[in-house]
Amino acid sequence: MLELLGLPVAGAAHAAEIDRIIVLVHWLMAALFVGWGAFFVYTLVRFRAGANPRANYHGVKGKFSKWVEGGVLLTEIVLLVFFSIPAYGERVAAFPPEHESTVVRVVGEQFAWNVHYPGPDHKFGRTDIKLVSASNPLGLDRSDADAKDDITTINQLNLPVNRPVIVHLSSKDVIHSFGLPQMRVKQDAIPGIVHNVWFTPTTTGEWEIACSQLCGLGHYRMRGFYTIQSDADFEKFLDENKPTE
Ligand SMILES: [Cu+2]
Repeated sequence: MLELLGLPVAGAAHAAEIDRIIVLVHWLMAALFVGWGAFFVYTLVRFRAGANPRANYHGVKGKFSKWVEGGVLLTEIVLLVFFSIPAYGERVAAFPPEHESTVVRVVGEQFAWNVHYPGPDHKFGRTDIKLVSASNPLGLDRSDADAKDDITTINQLNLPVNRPVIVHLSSKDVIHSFGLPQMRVKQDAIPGIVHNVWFTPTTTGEWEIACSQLCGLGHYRMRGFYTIQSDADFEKFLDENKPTE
């Protein structure tokens, strides 16, 4: 079924859980599609004008349709209560501790993804909207002590494998959406709000960050990349990108 749906690589620890829900919802939709389709064809034949010269104004008398509707409702409640809500709860309420995670800020703008790592001190430096410029899209204040070792990149997010990731997500201008299909992550990036997203990558690879919200004329080219790599490669990346004074 998974292959049939054409889902991308399942590269995060919670991916199987999300995929299970996607598959179950598709089974329900398939059953509804076949059921409604068969019923539609049945009514076309059964109630054709030729066999029914006079209209009948009384409608359905049997209880069958009520039972079917009840069954669909019950299935949807089961999907919601036993699958969706627990999965959602874990994503929003079961955050791993920051000191055990890779913490990174991602700020969307028309039309790029700005990435901000706190550096070896694990503290994000101060940012100020007044300092935003073409060469400093995050408005990072390099004179701040916490900012000295901070690392910033544009459209390239590197993360180590098998370690929880916490992304502090926001936007500078309009609503974007941070989509990492292989991590089964999608979250709106909203100006003025910081949303935290977490996931644990389990597969190394290189994929695209897709802006999943139509965010302006350049939406089509708002394309970043993300790389899930080994600890050693990630350390190398940080080292190569550390700020030069
Ligand atoms: Cu966008």
